[in-house]
Amino acid sequence: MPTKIILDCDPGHDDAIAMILAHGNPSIELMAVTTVHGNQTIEKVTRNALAVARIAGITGVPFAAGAHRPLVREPEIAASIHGASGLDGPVLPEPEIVLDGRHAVDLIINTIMENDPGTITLVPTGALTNIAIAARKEPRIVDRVKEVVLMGGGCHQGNWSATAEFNILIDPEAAHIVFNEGWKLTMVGLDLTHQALATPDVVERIAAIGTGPARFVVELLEFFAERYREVEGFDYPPVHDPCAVALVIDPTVMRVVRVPLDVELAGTLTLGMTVADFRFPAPEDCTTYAATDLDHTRFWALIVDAIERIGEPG
Ligand code: PIR
Ligand code: CA
Repeated sequence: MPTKIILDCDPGHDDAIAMILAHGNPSIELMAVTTVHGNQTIEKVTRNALAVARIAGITGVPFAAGAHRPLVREPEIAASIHGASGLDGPVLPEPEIVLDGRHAVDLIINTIMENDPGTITLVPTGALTNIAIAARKEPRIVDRVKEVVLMGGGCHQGNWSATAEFNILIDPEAAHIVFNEGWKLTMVGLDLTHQALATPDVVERIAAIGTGPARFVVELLEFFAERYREVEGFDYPPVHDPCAVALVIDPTVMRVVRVPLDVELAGTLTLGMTVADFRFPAPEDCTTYAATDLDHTRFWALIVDAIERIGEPG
């Protein structure tokens, strides 16, 4: 039986690849794609999500737009990394599918409540605004989801400040809610995703597939590589968001440790920092986990496999 997931995202180059991995891998059933402000405005990331659906041939899956801004803070976007569209590089087709009429928060709640308890995995790859609002609007979702596997945070580094990662820092109050709900939560943070580098051999293997979706992914990776080189001084870009999907597909593709996690809300230098308490063995009631080590070869094999399976849609 495939694992049912809701992908809550802000495409975003790596979000787009996360969508493609979730769609192309047979052990995942994509139940809904919801969007959230983040890499770009909610209008732009939602349009991007629909364009990716067309490229990858995702049909029969509801898409809904969510929160246009953080709970408390002023909105912030990552145009320096993802460009003016949020998905700069490839030419984007006009979307074919239309949005579900519901707000993303309601689509998330309905999907969880209409499916059997313990069957829906939430995979957030953007700010946690929608997930926090959903948990406040319908608290029964907290016991009902199977688990939360999110891309965000990190144990030892930041990327939007010295100590904080973008998805957490742009809506730290939402992240604080989500990290403290008591559901099983796995943080796939920067210490993990900075191992998921799109090295030249990987890009060549994807290019060799030769299909439209493969060309699209190569163009995404080329733009992402250039920005990561110029802005962050990386040799190769880290492809963050598919790591969370990969963990759902195959728990052995990365090492995960159980450790108490929380989100800093009061710091001046540390606002939005995800704090992992490694002092003691995790207490019995600890439900939070952090991913630490990635099997790079098997991770990229999953991506290549998903693109091959998608083939040439339409
Ligand atoms: C990536 C992101 C934001 C800023 C930078 N510098 C790089 C986006 C990605 O989509 C990913 O979900 C997360 N936020 C990584 O911080
Ligand atoms: Ca993202």
